Amino acid sequence: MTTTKPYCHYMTPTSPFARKVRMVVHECGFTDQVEEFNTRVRTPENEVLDVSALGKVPTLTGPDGLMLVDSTVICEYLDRLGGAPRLHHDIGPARWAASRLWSLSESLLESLAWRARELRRPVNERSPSFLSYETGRQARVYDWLDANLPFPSQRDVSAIGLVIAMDYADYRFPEDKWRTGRPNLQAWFEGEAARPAFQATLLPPQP
Ligand SMILES: N[C@@H](CCC(=O)N[C@@H](CS)C(=O)NCC(=O)O)C(=O)O
Repeated sequence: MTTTKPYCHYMTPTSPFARKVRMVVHECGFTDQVEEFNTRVRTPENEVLDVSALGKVPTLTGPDGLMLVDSTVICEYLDRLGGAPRLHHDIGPARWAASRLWSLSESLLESLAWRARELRRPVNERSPSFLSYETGRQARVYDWLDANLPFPSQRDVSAIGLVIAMDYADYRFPEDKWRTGRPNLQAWFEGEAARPAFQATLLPPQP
């Protein structure tokens, strides 16, 4: 992959994990530094395999042979590119609060992705108990968030992770109606979803 920009972000437009990286790039004002490259995944033609044995998105390449995988690592790397980070705290209570929210939304995203993947299997190969357990986990997390979200919302990377996870829930499972009975989570989401970085990285319409 040749690019005129110093960094290359291997991504897919529907990946919520890659979207975290895209939002950080926008929030930090680095769109002139990071080229977005739409790759294939889970096929032998996967272009990420040219740079990473893992073959997953997001993957970031850059100067001096830099190659990073995983949204958590890539987001912090990019946030520290300009010197003082804007979206990561120093070690202390605010950092751990942000880490808790970030990890929670990461696991929520994984649960949503597993559920979506299970539903792509033929009907007779799906596990109803698996689907029901993940759906229940997601509802528990929404309830916890509605009761515990910080107001006003923290301006750090954890807000990016969570707003993306909630939007992904809408994208894959609108029938869950996560807003119903959760006014705090809904209000929090609307504030975050209005930010330009969110609007600049919207997921494509469903095929
Ligand atoms: N924990 C990883 C998850 C990345 C991930 O699961 N990416 C998916 C796309 S949403 C992927 O690349 N799947 C292709 C594959 O499994 O080979 C992160 O935060 O970056």
